[in-house]
This record gives sequence, C-alpha cells and structure tokens, in this order.
Amino acid sequence: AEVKRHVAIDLGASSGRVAIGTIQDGKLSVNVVHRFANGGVPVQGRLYWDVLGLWKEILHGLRLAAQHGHIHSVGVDSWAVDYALLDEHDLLMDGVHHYRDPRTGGVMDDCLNVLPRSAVYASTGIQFLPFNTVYQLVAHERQAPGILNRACQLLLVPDLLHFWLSGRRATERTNASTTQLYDPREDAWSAPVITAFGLPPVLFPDIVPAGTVLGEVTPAVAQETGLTSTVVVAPATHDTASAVAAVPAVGNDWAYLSSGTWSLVGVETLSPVVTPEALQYNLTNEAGVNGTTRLLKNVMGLWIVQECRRAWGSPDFAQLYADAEAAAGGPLVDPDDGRFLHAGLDMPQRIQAYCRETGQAVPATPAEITRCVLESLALRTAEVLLQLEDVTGRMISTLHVVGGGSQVRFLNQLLADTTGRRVIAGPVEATLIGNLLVQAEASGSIPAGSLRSVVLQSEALDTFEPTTAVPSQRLALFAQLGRAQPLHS
Ligand code: ADP
Ligand code: LRH
Repeated sequence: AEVKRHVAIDLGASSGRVAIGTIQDGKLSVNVVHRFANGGVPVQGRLYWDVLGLWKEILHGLRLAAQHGHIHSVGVDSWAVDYALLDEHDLLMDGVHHYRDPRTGGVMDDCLNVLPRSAVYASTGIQFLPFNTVYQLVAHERQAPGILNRACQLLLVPDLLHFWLSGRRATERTNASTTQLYDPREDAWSAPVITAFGLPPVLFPDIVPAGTVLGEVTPAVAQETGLTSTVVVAPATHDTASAVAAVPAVGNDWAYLSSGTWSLVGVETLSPVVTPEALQYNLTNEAGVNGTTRLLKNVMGLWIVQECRRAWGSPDFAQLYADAEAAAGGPLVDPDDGRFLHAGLDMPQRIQAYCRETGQAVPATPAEITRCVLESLALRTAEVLLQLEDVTGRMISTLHVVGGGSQVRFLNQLLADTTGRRVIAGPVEATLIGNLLVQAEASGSIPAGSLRSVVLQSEALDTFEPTTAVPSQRLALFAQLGRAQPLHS
C-alpha cells in the first residue's frame, strides 16, 4: 500500500512548524517543511497572539507540504488555555489574548472566594494558575461586560484552527482539561465551576478524544493550499500532551520534563491524583492520550531566558548557553516567583532585583544571569520530582527531557547532577512527533498503543549520568529563598 503522509502543525509559544511525517518499517521520518516565529503582540497594555499571522504561516506550510504528494491527514497542536470567542456568524469577537496578558491580575483570588479551591480542585484536578481559561473568561467579562452572553462559541486555539481548516467545531479533550473547566471523571465540562463563575454553558463545544477525524479540509482551504481530500484529524491538541505521548520511555520509574517556554515536570498515571497532598503541592492532572493522566507541575521554564535574550538583542542561543556554562555560578532565584510571569524587557533587572532582595551576589552579565536561571530551574525540577514521588509512591530513576530545551547539554548535566537521576535527552521535536503519531495511529499507519516504541525505534537519544553531587548548602539555600509572590499560591 502507498505510504500515508501526515502533516503536523505544531504551534509553540516561541515558534511554530509544519512537518510531514511518514511511517516505513515501523519507523517515523519527519520532514519539517516550514518554521516560523511566534510570540506575544503588545497592544495598549494588553497582550495578544497574532492568530491571523499564524493562520497565514499554516496556509504557507500546507502549500509546501502539498507539493510532496497526497497528504492523508493534518492536525494542529498548540500551547494551552487560550481561546477565541465567536459570534452567531462565526466571526471573531476579539483578538486572541495571550495567557500572559496582565488582565488576569487578582481575578483568580476573587473567584476562589466564590468557589473554594478545594471545590474547584475536586471537580477539575487542575493546578491553580492565574491564567487558566476559567479566570481569563472572568477577566474578559470584566474588561468587556456582556461579551460572554453575546458570544455563541468558545474555541481553544487548536480548535479554532481546526474549525477554519475543516468547518467542524469541537474541543479536543487534552487541551479542554487545561481550562480548569473540565471534569476528568465525568469526561464533560464542569457544571459546578461553570455555574459558580456565571459562564454561559452554551459557549462550550462537544469534547472529542485525540485521534478524532473532524472532516475533510474545506474547499476554500483546498483551493488555497493545493491539498485534495485531506482529512483533519485532531491530535492531542495540547502541545504538552503530544510531547508526553512521544516520550521514549519504558517501564514505570521515569518522569518527563517537557522543556521549552515552560518546564513541564511530571509523570503519567492511569487516573487523576486528586488528594489533599496533590492539592497542597498544586500538582495538576491534565488529560493525556488514550485516557491517561498527566500529573505534572508548570515550572516557569526557559521563558525567563527567552525574555532576557529579547532584552539583550537576541544573541545566539547556543552561544549564550556556552557562555553560561563558562560563567561563575552562585546566586539563585525561585523561578516560579510570580514576578517572572509577565512579558517585559526588564526581565534581567527582575532577576537582579530578586538576588539583591535575598542578600545574594547580583549576576551582572548575560552569561551570569543565564547561568543563575538554569541552576534555579534544575533545583526547582529536583523539588518537583520529590513531590511527584511523594504523591505517587513511585521511585523516579530516569528523567526524560524533551523539547527545544533538551538541546541545552549544560542544562541536561545540571539536571542530572541536581536531581541525582539519569537524564535521557530527546527528541527535540517531541511535540511534533506526538502529533504525527496520533494521526498515524488514527489512520492505521501504526498499531494502537505503539507510539513510544515507534519513537524509540526512530530517534537518537543522549544520556547524562549524575557526576557531581550538588552540595547540600545549595539545596538549603534554594529551599530558603523568599517566596513572596508565588505563582503557585
Ligand atoms: P516552545 O514550544 O515553548 O516555543 P521549544 O520546545 O521550541 O519551545 O523550545 C524553545 C527553547 O529551546 C528556547 O527557549 C531555547 O532555550 C532552546 N533552544 C532553541 N534553539 C536552541 C539552540 N540552537 N541551542 C540550544 N537551545 C536552543
Ligand atoms: C506549553 C503550555 C503549557 C501550558 C502553557 C500555557 O506550551 O501548553 O503546558 O501550561 O503552555
């Protein structure tokens, strides 16, 4: 039979790509046909995504893909939580706000006075982050009173793009779970949360699992791109869910770190872990592929370096990390301090202020600041692994690092040394691969449930063993840092 071509559109917070995947002899080969930048657009004190610009890049990528021959299926994944509101004519009612838009300030605390944390957690199992869709919607209504009642449909970003590609409206489950409006036990939108915050239930579309065939591309898209009779298949539309699906792990004694704009640190479980300890640690239970749960925590991640790099005129990443490795270490920050969440060219100064306030040496150069962030991220990762072991009773001996950040060899070694666990790095494009393999599974190109073994067959990995134990004073210093305004309240 002819080899099927699948196309993944993977939109990260910092960049996007369009790639063709094919399966031959049980191996996946990936051809990235188009890459483009992504990021927030500041307008009048607000922060948006350039969703029309992304759509243009997608059409361009599909045009390039169509030149390689017939495309069997296409699917989109992106960062979580963000959404568009459509009116009764399917028109966009507003831009798509970025989750770092400051409009959510104070909203989560107000909401949790209405419905307590324990009740929200019992229904959703989702960590409290100020930008969860639920708090963004309440902020939206405060900004533009009446907008939620005028709206007819809410579509998360990948769902919007699938709607534009296929004409079908649906919400794929992995990303639905990140809204904090989804109840994993009911596999349905959470009535208690939706009711408590006065959200119109009609906004929320049907929930479908990853692997659902949404329909053929519309005639308009076919004409614009040259695609013919291509079906749109929802992958795990939450980028982190696609990445976790592609972690090349075997056994049960491993955790993953999806390392990019965010550091998503977690394990896979068979069902949600909604215990008082999990709530106390503010661990999240996001939906994974095939009914699995992703028990994880958001750690601020390489966002802090990305935003510093922007302030420094965008030096080469590889050079910046090489300089960081050669620089003097010492000062540490709590990367999850809320002051690091928002965009701004003052990110280097925010790090310096943190070090000054906590009585540490103040890092001066880009290399010293970057090193401070990397060491701090490794220490925070080590802490989260202990929490995951605590709530699951599992022993974690291997940390699988995937995503753009897995290219940073210095960080991989820091992670091995700081956590005392073996680090296996790769694939860099785990999200893209997970997206492609769910499509391949849905169209019978690979056997059901074989994703991880296909990745193991297809990708070269790097191993980092712990060599230099991190002195206990460093761990103690990190544990003592003032956590004045934690992101995880
Ligand atoms: P996201 O999906 O959140 O946009 P990615 O998984 O694409 O993130 O990872 C982006 C990160 O990868 C960057 O912030 C940077 O730290 C790292 N990175 C990108 N290019 C390189 C490179 N050439 N060398 C080392 N690290 C890199
Ligand atoms: C990573 C990610 C993460 C979410 C955040 C909003 O791109 O999807 O899993 O918490 O973006």
